Amino acid sequence: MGSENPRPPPCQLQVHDDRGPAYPLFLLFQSLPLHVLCIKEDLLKREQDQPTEDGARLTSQGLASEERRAVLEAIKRFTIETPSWGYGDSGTRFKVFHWPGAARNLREKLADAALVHRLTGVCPRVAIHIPWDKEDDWAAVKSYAAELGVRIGAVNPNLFQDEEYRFGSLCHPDPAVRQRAVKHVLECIQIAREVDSDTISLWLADGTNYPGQDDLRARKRRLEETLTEIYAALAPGMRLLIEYKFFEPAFYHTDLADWGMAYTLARKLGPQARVLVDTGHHPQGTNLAHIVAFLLDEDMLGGFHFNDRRYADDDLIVGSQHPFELFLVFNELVAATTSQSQAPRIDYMIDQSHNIEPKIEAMLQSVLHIQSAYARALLVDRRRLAEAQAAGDVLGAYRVLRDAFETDVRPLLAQAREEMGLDPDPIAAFRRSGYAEEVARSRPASKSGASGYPGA
Ligand code: PSV
Ligand code: MN
Repeated sequence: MGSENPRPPPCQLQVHDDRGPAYPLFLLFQSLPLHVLCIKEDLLKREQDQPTEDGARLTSQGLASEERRAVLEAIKRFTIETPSWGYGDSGTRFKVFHWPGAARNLREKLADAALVHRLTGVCPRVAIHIPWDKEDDWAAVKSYAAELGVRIGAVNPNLFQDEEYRFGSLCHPDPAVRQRAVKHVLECIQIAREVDSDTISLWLADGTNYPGQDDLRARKRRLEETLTEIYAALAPGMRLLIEYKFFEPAFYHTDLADWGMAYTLARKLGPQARVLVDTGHHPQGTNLAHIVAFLLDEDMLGGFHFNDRRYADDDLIVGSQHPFELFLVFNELVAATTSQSQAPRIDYMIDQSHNIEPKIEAMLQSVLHIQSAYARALLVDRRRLAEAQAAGDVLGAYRVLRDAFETDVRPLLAQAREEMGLDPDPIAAFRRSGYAEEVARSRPASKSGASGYPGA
């Protein structure tokens, strides 16, 4: 590639597709001009020129077809992993409402996820949670998923629902409990091998509720020890994504409370470990885009759990509460990956629990919101932004971002879907399909439940 075109490729955002692991997007665009992904808002057709407040002119003539093509191709190749647990009944500690037709087991969750993939064309992987999704025959699960047109993505160990975990799992004071937790993660690594997944996504509920309950530094050292044992068991090429969360279920302290702790441990473990940012796992007011930018620059960002929040870890539809924040996160992703010579692998996953809303439609809505945020980030005029930054033009720079954020990208996304042979409106297509009514008839409510939530 590089010999004919010595310039850095215009976009290094890594994407996944059905053909397997990370696929560098820049290979697609190596022959396009460097400014290709520095797309202005005038890429999208406008009826007439409009003056902006800072005197720049938006023009319908500005869209070179190759620029529009590059954005369309980027949108088509940007894939999102959906979580098995988002298709089953789940709820709060107050009540789990049953949704008619909600998936009751892994096969039904995979079927629903496969429908989301058929409708959007960009969700070929499904994350699983063990033991919620435990099966005896993983080879059969793998081929069933393949028949449906999807495959298993990240394997998530569950280190929070055993009686033994009252005082923690990997940090527990009792070495026997720590060993039990390690054994469970090793079992997940084995499952990942059997289903051809290369990702273990690890979140700990470990923490304490009262000052003095345990020795905080001792817990940290226990965690380092158990994680080292887990890391050593990873297959070559497998990744360990370390997810943090500032509170809940523990209320005084959480052993992996923030990105700095996850970063420190991932660094100590080695290159197969990376940080996973769940967008619902921060205190109010935290600047997510800043965290993402920092981790990207350190090449320590491994993936996302997307969802949205208003108060705590609310697990609401991605972008439903703070769409500008979601856009700013994607702006950092596009900016960083455009300027780096080596594309980082980042897994874009949804982690939602739908309490009162229909599961499949909520998942579709999240996928659409993620695509919108990504498309808008691709439209940021990075040249104008850099100029405004260099000139100390605070509001000019802000308006460059606002311009992209306020662009209506629906026509662009609809075109991308049509080119993929899909309905331009996946939610309308889902509503027309009769799938929801069919599963409501064919899947009677299960008493035992399909998710890890009590009463589900
Ligand atoms: C914890 O709140 C979390 O975000 C972790 O990713 C869990 O595995 C997931 O939610 C499922 O409840
Ligand atoms: Mn999560």
